[in-house]
Amino acid sequence: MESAISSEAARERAAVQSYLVQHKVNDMLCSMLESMCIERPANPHQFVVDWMCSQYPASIKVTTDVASRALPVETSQVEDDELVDDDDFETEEKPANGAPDMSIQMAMSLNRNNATRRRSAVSAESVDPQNIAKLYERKVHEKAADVRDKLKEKVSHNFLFSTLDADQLEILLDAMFEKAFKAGDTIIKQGEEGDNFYLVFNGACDVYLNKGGEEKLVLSCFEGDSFGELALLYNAPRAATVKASSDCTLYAVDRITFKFIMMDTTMSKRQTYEGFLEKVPLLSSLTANERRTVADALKPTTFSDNDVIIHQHDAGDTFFLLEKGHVVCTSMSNGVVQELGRCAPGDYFGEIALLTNRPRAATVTAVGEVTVLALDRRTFTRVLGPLADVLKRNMAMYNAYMVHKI
Ligand code: 1OR
Ligand code: 1OR
Repeated sequence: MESAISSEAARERAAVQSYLVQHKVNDMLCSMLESMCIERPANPHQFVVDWMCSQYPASIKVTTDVASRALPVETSQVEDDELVDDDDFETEEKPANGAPDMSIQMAMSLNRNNATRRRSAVSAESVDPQNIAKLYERKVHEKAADVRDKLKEKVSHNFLFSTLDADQLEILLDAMFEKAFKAGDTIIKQGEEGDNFYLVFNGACDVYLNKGGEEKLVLSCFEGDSFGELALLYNAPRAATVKASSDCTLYAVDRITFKFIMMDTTMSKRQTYEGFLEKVPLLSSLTANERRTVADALKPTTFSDNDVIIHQHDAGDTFFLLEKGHVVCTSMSNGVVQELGRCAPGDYFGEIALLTNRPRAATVTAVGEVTVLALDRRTFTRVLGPLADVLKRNMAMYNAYMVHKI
């Protein structure tokens, strides 16, 4: 009798285990707790509902309406930055359950300036150092020395990894594993859960955004470029679909290793720059998550009094946000130097050459000690590309004839 009960209990335990594994329940709960620990929401019940709706929009039966009627969020608990105009959602595609799709929100928010906003579908960034460190195990995928050298070169030019130290770089290179795709293959599907981060070793890939059921090409990635970081860094569904546009070889990094490597860099960069970026007028139309993406990509550089940061007529590949100090913009015409204006912290410069592919229109010189946060051309296009219209509009203020030339 006793053994019949215990074998029944064992079967039940096994069934529960199998259910937990099959539905990845442990992963889901860990991820949710991780997000909650970071955000520490005033209303944890509402947080759970929001989190579930944002992470599993396709499989959740409760609508956000029902959820919000049951557990209203107090306006005072919601940061302005996380609020989205309800009307915006009406005009965009929604999954059947009414939960806004994260990628659609991301795309919408890029063209929004004055909208009031509701809590973002991405409830938190995903990097919780303690959790990730516990889950992390070092992975080594052997590779030929010449492949490793090439990977090292590509990684060191990649904006995400610009501040890795030697140890972190070794961990990353060890963990990278090859994945080959044929032209037309889907590598990442929008809305799905993120597994790997990818670096293009050779070949090319296209990034598509699904809006209103239509797939729109938003970016092409070539050798040395990378993709697939957003879902991993922000615990969000994949924000876009990525397909191989030619036969290609990618090097992938699993989610836990990627987060383990990035957590120091991203956490400290975000802490350092989040407050500053919130006050940069240019970035005011971005959501908090989009600003975090900008923060991840910034390269701080310091200059001393009178150092020339930009030389007029040079080719330009860098955009600058001025973090500390002042700079003066001058132009030389017929041998005469003319002061055009000065920039203070929060201002930006160096955008004209990037937007127009023309030589630098002015010389920019440090006045006293200066810290700038630089974005190279590719990163600028990647993280600020959607702001191109705002930047071009602002250029109109420089002078009328320049606008006609754009
Ligand atoms: P992921 O993990 O979400 C899809 O998986 C990847 O596509 C994403 O990470 C990025 O690495 C990459 N919007 C969303 N994802 C993009 C975009 C993008 N560009 C590249 N990815 N854009 C915004 C469009 C409104 C394009 C910006 C130029
Ligand atoms: P860039 O990439 O050409 C020089 O590099 C930067 O100086 C330029 O981007 C702007 O960010 C910045 N005309 C052109 N560039 C200016 C001007 C300017 N002011 C600042 N920059 N002005 C018009 C002169 C006819 C001054 C407008 C107030």
